[in-house]
Amino acid sequence: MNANTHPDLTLSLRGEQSEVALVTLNRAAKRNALNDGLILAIRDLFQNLPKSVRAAVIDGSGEHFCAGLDLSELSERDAGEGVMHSRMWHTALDCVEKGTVPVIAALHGAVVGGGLELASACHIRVADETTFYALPEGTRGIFVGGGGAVRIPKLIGAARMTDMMLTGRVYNAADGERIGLAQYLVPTGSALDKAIELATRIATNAPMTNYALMHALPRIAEQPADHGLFTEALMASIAQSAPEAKARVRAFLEGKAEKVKKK
Ligand code: 1HE
Repeated sequence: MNANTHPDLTLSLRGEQSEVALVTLNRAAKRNALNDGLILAIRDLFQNLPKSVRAAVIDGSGEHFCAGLDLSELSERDAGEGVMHSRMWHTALDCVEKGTVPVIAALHGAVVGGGLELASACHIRVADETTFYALPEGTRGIFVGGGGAVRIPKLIGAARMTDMMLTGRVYNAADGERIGLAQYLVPTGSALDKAIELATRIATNAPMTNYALMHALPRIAEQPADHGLFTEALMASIAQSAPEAKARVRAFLEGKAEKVKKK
């Protein structure tokens, strides 16, 4: 199934049960730069994913994943409008990060500015060898406004992000994976296939496990240890009491489920 929710954003459903949503930024002529319409379309799409969907992939058409904020729209906002604009990005990218299903970014070419902010709102990033990362906001006289100041330090630490913004440093694909910008580095042209493979696998997990990883783990990681341990106990108990969890554990004990295999 294909659905155009916005001229520059395409949703297509993959998998036998339409369980994987492939969301494509379709603005290659402008390097998938994110204008207000596209940001709102991302929000709406992730708020209204079809019920069959259990994992999603975001990719970008053309040679680049995303060139960030559409700079042609930056022009004449006053301070109040600037706050509202940034908050609009926050809402949209929260719908990606704290939505209903895990989201995988399939990266290639430029992953810069707001493009890196979008990628960092995803749960897994798969990068091919053409990928490069930068935060040109620093050298353009602006600041991140799409949640990057919160999410990117969690991936690479505040010191590396500060360096990227102060100096305009560009990380290539290999260094990006080394410092934690992506969890997977794959050959040129194969990021989308790998992302769909991972999404298809993730879609077979118990929904409560995926929910716990998206909604409980990030909160637990930010709680004081004593609170985190308590929340973990509650989440573990909820997850393991689901009938699906009991069935999966029983299947392993009866020799009917996959073992963990050495790579
Ligand atoms: C754009 C944008 C854009 C390209 N807004 N129009 N982001 C940046 O500062 C990155 C700016 N872009 C670039 O550095 C380069 O375009 C790329 C490295 C991404 C790609 O280079 P290239 O040679 O393949 O493409 P190009 O020739 O530079 O661009 C093709 C067209 O896309 C061209 O328009 P045309 O009408 O002349 O064909 C470019 O103007 C247009 N284009 N990037 C608008 N970003 C929530 S706050 C987030 C803050 C930020 O994200 S700031 C960082 C913005």
